[in-house]
Amino acid sequence: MGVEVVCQMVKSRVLYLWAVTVGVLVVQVVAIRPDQTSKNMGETRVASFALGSFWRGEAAFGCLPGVVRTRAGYAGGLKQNPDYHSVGDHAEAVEVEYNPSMISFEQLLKVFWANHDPTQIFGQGPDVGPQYRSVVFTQDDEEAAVAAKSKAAEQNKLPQSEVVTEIQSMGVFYLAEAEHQKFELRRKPQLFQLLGDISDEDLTSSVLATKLNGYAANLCPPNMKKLLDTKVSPFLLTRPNLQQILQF
Ligand code: MHO
Repeated sequence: MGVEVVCQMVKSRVLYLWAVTVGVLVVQVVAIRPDQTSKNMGETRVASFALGSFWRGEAAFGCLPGVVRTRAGYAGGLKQNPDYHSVGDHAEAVEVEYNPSMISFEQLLKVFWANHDPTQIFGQGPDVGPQYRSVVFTQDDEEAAVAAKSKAAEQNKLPQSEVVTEIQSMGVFYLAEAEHQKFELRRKPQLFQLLGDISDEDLTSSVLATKLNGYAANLCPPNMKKLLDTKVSPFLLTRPNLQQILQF
């Protein structure tokens, strides 16, 4: 075997190894989704609430510090596999995944009361029907007691009318259709496109989209709004339309 042939073999072997290494690296980088960091956010808990349209419900909780992600869905009924046009006896609901060391169930309840009218029977504003009813879904007796106490405090604040919110133990949460997930963000296309080319599945579980969804609806607490304003403003400078669309 000539020296040249050996050299050629060594070269192609090196090239092959190089290609494999680069390939593996690329696969690893592509596989790292921005939201994987959320898996390091410590142990999380889930709470679900029904407070009228789940579009707004998701946005009301999404921007809170300690909330990891929100998802829109149907809960509280018996119908199997409900959907938007056939919701059956379910209510539109939001599932809130949160870090209990940063935000408590009690604090989430405060946000729940502040973001709808719990005295309205089977509806919220223009949205009429049992799918818009007010419900706190609880995981255990402890949460049920916290919810009952919180409801009593809310009733005290509203002596003229009855707080009709139901407190129900948590059953199946049926995920709503993709087009209903992060809806407030979807309707702000210039803000939405900051997420790049994201699949429906990734959008539904995205921590960043959860925050931006609350931001798009202008439902962030002041500190969080300030922080997001700072992060988003470089894009506002380069995309003046965004400023108009968000109406800052
Ligand atoms: N009033 C809302 C209801 C939406 S909802 C997700 C509308 O624009 O139709 O039920």
